[in-house]
Amino acid sequence: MGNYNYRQIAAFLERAELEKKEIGRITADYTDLDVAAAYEIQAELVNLKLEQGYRVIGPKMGLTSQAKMKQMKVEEPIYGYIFDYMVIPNGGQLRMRDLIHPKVEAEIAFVMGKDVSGPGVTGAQILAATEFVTSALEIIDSRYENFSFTLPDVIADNASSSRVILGDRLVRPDEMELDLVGVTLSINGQIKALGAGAAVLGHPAHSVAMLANMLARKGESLKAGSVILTGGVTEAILLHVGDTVSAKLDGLGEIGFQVT
Ligand code: 0L1
Ligand code: MG
Repeated sequence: MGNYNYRQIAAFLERAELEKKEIGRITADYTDLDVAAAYEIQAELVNLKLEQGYRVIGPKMGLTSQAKMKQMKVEEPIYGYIFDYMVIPNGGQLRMRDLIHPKVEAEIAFVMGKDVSGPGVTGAQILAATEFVTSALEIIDSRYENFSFTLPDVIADNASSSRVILGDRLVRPDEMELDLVGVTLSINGQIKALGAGAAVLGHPAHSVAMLANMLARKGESLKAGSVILTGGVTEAILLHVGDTVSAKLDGLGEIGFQVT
């Protein structure tokens, strides 16, 4: 593989985010960029944000549905990071002028009560280490034209992370059957997508376990206090100015926001 300057590529991706300008795939220039190198670029992007004083609230899993993995021809999901500046309060506003071409998907989020280190982590271990689960709406905003990318492109672009809304209702994980949680995602009062928690790798706790095991390959672990987005229960829906977005998650309540 070429001798690439990961920091420089990360800065290029960050500029696209800040200038809200879509870009072509980086793999068009860096043709032999592989998944490992893409995570190095992502790590540099994270460093850039930390150096500016932003704080990671937790990791997120992406491409967790069979449909998305098949579409991308991959057998494993990907991860990225959510920062404090990405959080919009429940009922708040998403400013379209801050973003490129945002889409929204409904998710289940975990709040970790204990550190968890892989490898070999199971869903049961994750549930035992989880303090609460809650509802989430993730706004993804790929920096690439038309959301068109290869796997290394999207990993380097922090898994399209952009904004997140977290629910106000915190529930102990043993009070729920998370795979059976029914979810509807509505825009302007019309249901646009629906699903069940099982759409996320069979059970959202499996997604967190897989994340712990993926991080372990790099000597990293899940930290107590982290908020983890487990992956879309619904497909992602393109947003427009004026949209009122709301999601209902069985047992986890309703969340929403306005697009201005
Ligand atoms: O959160 C996600 O599942 C997004 C992963 C990246 C793929 C995309 O931008 O559609
Ligand atoms: Mg997501």
